[in-house]
Amino acid sequence: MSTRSVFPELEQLLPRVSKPVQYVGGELNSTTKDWEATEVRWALMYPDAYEVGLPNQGLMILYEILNEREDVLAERTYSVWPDLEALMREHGVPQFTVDAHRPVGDFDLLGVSFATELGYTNLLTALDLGRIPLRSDGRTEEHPVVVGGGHAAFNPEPIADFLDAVVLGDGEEAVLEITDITRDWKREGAPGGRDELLLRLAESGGVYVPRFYDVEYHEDGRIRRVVPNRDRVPFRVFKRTTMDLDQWPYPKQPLVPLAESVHERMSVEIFRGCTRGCRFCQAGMITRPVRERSVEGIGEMVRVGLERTGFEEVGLLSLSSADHSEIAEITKGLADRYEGTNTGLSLPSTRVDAFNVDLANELARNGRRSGLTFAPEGGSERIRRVINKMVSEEDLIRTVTTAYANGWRQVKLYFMCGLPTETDEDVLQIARMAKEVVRAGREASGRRDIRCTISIGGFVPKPHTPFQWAAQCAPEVVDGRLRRLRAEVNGDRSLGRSIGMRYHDGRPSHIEGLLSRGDRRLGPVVERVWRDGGRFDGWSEHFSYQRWVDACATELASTPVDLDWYTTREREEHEVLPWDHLDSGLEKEWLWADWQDALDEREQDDCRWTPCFDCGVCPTMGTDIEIGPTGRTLLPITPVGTGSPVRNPAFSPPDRAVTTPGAATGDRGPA
Ligand code: B12
Ligand code: SF4
Repeated sequence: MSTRSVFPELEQLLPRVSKPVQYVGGELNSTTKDWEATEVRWALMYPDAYEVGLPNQGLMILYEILNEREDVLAERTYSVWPDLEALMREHGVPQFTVDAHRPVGDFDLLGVSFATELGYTNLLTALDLGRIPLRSDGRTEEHPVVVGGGHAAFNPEPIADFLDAVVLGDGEEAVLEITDITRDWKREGAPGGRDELLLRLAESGGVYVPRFYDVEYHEDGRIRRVVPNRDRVPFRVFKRTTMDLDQWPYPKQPLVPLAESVHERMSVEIFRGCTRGCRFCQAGMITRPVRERSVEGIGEMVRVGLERTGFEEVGLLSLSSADHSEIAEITKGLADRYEGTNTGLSLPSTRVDAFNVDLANELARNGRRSGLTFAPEGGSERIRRVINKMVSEEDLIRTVTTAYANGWRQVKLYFMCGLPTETDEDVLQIARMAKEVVRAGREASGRRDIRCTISIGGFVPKPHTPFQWAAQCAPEVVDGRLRRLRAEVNGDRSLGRSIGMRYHDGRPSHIEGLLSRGDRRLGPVVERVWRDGGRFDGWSEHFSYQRWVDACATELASTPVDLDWYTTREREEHEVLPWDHLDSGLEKEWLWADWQDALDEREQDDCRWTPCFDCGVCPTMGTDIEIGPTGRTLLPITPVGTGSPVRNPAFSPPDRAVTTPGAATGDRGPA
């Protein structure tokens, strides 16, 4: 099947919408290929606006890996804003890719990356605009296979009706395997139709195909069991883990956004996984084990990326960047290399210790000192033991004192509200801590113009974490605690005026909680919300709590379950959870033991520096922790502009049939 660009029709609409540049494509390092010359075609979607979706590393990596193959074409698509959606409906323009403006419905596969559950309604908009039946069982060979991925895909059950397939975990190798299976099936003349293709994907063991599993329920609404309904389909589906990150130095040529975006810098992922064991953190749990990128690999990715993008800032990305075993070498090496240039370096700081301030100082050698960010997450020592965030108040005060003494003027502290076992007192301790920080800061700096901002998010219990059994705190309780906290902060005028407080009300978190631990009975709820106008639920100006409450009331009326059943209900040890057949490697017994330890306020060490505590991941997944120190140095040793850097063969220009519109000519128009 051939396809054509819808740009001529789209172009007519662009003068009538906000930020039209986000729809034109042709970014530096983007790719367009000849449709006919390729065998397998992927549309890759981030279900949010261009400004959030474009900088997404996950999708950028998959886009590049797929396009490096000559027989594969991959293009990107993002959610269109409601103003363009209305015009597209009026004028019959389908959901399109930004690269060559091809209709998304013409591709073989539509890969969608879910970082947050609040993107689910945007998936439905794209499917509907793309003229792809919303439900998987309504699709034929004419329609793309809709594949979900990203962290939220570790419990895809609430959107199981709308997805054909799901990948848990890292996508680098998975997308290539899916591509091969699809190519072979197409070459053979598509035997057995769509059903056979999905079966082949499911059989591979690393792709979850929801329709091949039946869910049975108890009368009280709990799940009795989830069983495959086909012989060739495995009982459990395993997550994917890319082990040697140096073999996958992507993105080698990061995309440069055309319009303003949330991340105006280049990011280099310095390691994946985290074993600190914060009990609320799904990302830390599902990405185990820790796999570090080598010092040389990082140095080379920074050099090549800067060369190919022209960015002036590099962020060293991971779940806790200061934990890289050779972070001192990395930061010093980069700071030396880029000293005297316009290149700024940043490290999203989360660890609360003075070492982190040293690193920040090192990185700030070249530029201005913005703010420093730390995440104690809980206000009292007690609650920090419950969540396994081993930070003492002493550590925090020592760290911020060092920061203020070193010239930093602004410190940001992240907290959560609504944590298991939390009391009002735990939350009020946040105010006391912030005041101590300001007091210590004024003393250390000798100035009064320093600031401390506290940013507070509502806690949402997540699948595959020790808190997966916990009752979520009701939004009214969270809101009440936050009101009392604000009063406590403002109670002391002299210190309070140096403290900024940022928080959201508890209602979006309540819906995120519904979707995070939900099951297939929520499919109709998601669809109802979408039909009632739900779009961009992650954006406060578009989110409607009432729409979700009403949809739950209508669509769950004939079931024994409701919104509170999914959210504020504590689960029992042996309850079958909707994601139990999806294997993140973590043993359920270990997660339960860790949950009990949380209730007993017992902490758990990090297995990077202590013996393995048998969470189950490494033996189940056949993986291992990969960390240094290796004692190597960052290459090239020569500062920028003084010599030829050592090249890593992994970065040699790819052999591909690719054009990069706009790169050389400055032409930003569509391909
Ligand atoms: C940078 C970042 C941001 C940036 C940029 C977001 C962006 N556009 O990418 C900003 C600041 C905007 C942001 C915002 C948010 N973020 Co954020 N963010 C991150 C961070 C630090 C890095 C993400 C990243 O690039 N990872 C590296 C890439 C390579 O990994 P990846 O995206 O998971 O992709 C891999 C796989 O998942 C898979 N994959 C991904 N998609 C697909 C699709 C298919 C089809 C397949 C097959 C595979 C696949 O393949 C990829 C390669 O292996 C992570 C923490 C972390 N280190 O992961 C948090 C993180 C992803 N964010 C998180 C959250 C909660 C948010 C917000 C919801 C916060 C908020 N309340 O507003 C918003 C959501 C934004 C949105 N609407 O989408 C959480 C997600 C929670 C979870 N479920 O685990 C994380 C894990 C942080 C945390 N510890 O809690 N974020
Ligand atoms: S199996 Fe052991 S070494 Fe591997 S992540 Fe779990 S605790 Fe750490």
